[in-house]
Amino acid sequence: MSDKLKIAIQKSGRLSDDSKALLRECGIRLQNGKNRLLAPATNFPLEVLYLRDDDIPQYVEDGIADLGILGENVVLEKQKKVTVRQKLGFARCRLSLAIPKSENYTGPQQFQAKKIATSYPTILGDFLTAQGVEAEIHNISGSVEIAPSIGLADAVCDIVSSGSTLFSNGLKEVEVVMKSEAVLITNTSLNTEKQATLDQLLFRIDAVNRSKYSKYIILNAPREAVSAISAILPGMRSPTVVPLAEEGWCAVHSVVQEERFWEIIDQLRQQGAEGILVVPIEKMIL
Ligand code: PRT
Ligand code: ZN
Repeated sequence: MSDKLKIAIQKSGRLSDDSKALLRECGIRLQNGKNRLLAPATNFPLEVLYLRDDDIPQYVEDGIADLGILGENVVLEKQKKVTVRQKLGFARCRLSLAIPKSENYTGPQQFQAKKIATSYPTILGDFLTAQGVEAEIHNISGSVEIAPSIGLADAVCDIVSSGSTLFSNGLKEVEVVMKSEAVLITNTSLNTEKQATLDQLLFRIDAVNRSKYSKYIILNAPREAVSAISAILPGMRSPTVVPLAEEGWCAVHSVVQEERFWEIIDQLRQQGAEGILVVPIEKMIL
């Protein structure tokens, strides 16, 4: 038996490009081949299995694949014995209940004895039970959003991202049942060798993901402002401060979190910072 780690990713669909990009950013190169089900990595003990996302939880539970990348919505719906190891930050969406635009919404009780079309009967059933609502769930596998207009259901429970599909089908989102993003799942009993490879992979994923939310910042500042600026820019340990050729001036280098970026820039300018450069970080290892 091969001790290479096998990872299942979506063959084609909304997750496949980002899943492949993540492996690439982790420095993993794959042997390409059209229409192949299995691609070995050339520089890491890993093999990639290309599957439909719905099949991934079963493959990982059975140990045919050791890991998989898929939406949390599918993980929760399939109820297989797998471990969710890491959120991956892409394919963000929500599973929501929606009703015809013209109807008022008063709360989950409104779904009592109604027909709801969904591809997520388990998640929806659990949600309704928790709300004390009994409804008739119609499990359909595609084009859920057209169910109310053809008289098949009173409401739908479907994946929403921009909301435009609901809108163009005359529906409005009224209740978020769950939020979802892509996650890495693993088999519950990996051998020691596979566990070690998984740890290496998780270390790389962490470095890639951390870098996505951070920027490298370089600025010039008068020497007397450096301590105030260092307090605004804590960096990984502390900022790098280098004297400039011009007397009394320094360059300060640090790392900022993207979400605090504009707020920090304003504070830095108030302290006299100028010539501010902000550059992306490719990998970030703490
Ligand atoms: O063929 P396979 O079974 O592998 O793929 P699939 O068709 O089942 O899945 P795919 O590729 O459509 O989606 C894979 C995963 O992407 C889902 O399980 C979610 O975790 C995630 N994701 C993120 C989405 C969306 N965004 C999304 N917008 N999945 C589906 N949609 C659909 C939704 O069903 C609806 O029809 O897009 C429409 C809504 O989009 P908006 O932007 O109009 O709101
Ligand atoms: Zn699917």
